[in-house]
Amino acid sequence: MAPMTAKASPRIVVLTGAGISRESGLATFREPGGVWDRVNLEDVATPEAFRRDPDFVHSFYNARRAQLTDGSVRPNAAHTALARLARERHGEVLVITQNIDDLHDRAGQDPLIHMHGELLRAICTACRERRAWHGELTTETPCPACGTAGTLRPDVVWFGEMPLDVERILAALHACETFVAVGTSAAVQPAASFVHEARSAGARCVEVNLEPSEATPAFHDARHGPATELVPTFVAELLGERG
Ligand code: BV8
Repeated sequence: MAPMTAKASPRIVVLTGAGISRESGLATFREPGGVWDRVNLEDVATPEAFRRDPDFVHSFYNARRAQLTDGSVRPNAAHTALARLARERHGEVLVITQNIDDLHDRAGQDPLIHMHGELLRAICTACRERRAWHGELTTETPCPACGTAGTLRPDVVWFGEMPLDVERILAALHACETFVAVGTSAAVQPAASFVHEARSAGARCVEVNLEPSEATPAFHDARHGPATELVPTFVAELLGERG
């Protein structure tokens, strides 16, 4: 029996963005008709916006939460392929998502880091208790833990706020053999710099995206097309099921 060793670093690190959920019916952010075409991020995705007009920010996230929980949105073949990869290469794969939807979770992705938080969770700004939250939030909603009304907010990382698990992410990027970015425009920091962290540490970097992104030149290999076609194919390659 081999001696138990500290949990090895993942050999394959995957960063996903809104593009992986596009074929499940969720809008991306920066494409024509995307989320930031319909509302200014400064009005809904910053702490200042929430202080200025909490009702408007709640309505923005309540609408996205309702879409995620009304049964119309399900994980797609790209989500299920990544979950299979992590199962079959147990302990060797880490998925980091910028997305706040729960499609990776529903596909069974484990381990999974939601670096920008989760739409289906709420946090109380008074007692800091966080919990699953599938319904509406308003400025009147009382915190179930401390009873204070109006202190609950979506448990997501807004612009200007610290992303989650950054230390753990950087450690994984510096130790992995393969870094894959799926469905991200590389427009948001620090996620957009992850390819440079991985590449400088010697990882092979692969971009899987509908079209070239701002970061494409930093990748050794770039595959452009829909995630539901390219990700299952790439996973089969990684599992040695195809050349
Ligand atoms: C931070 C949660 C310090 C909310 C999000 C001034 C003040 C303060 C900070 C800054 C500043 N100026 C710049 C910054 C940094 C800022 C930033 O990057 N701003 C940008 C706009 C310039 N970043 C931050 O504030 C971050 N915090 O910096 O703290 C720090 C720094 C380092 C270390 C520690 C701390 C916090 C950023 C998090 C903001 N929250 N979301 C919500 O969702 O409502 S970001 C938001 O953008 C989403 O999370 C989204 O996922 C993310 C990135 O976008 P993408 O996922 O890439 O989506 P996008 O639409 O852009 O692209 C989709 C891609 O998919 C496209 O390329 C498309 O071609 C492709 N695609 C489409 N269809 C398909 C497809 N691909 C495959 N198949 C398909 N079918």
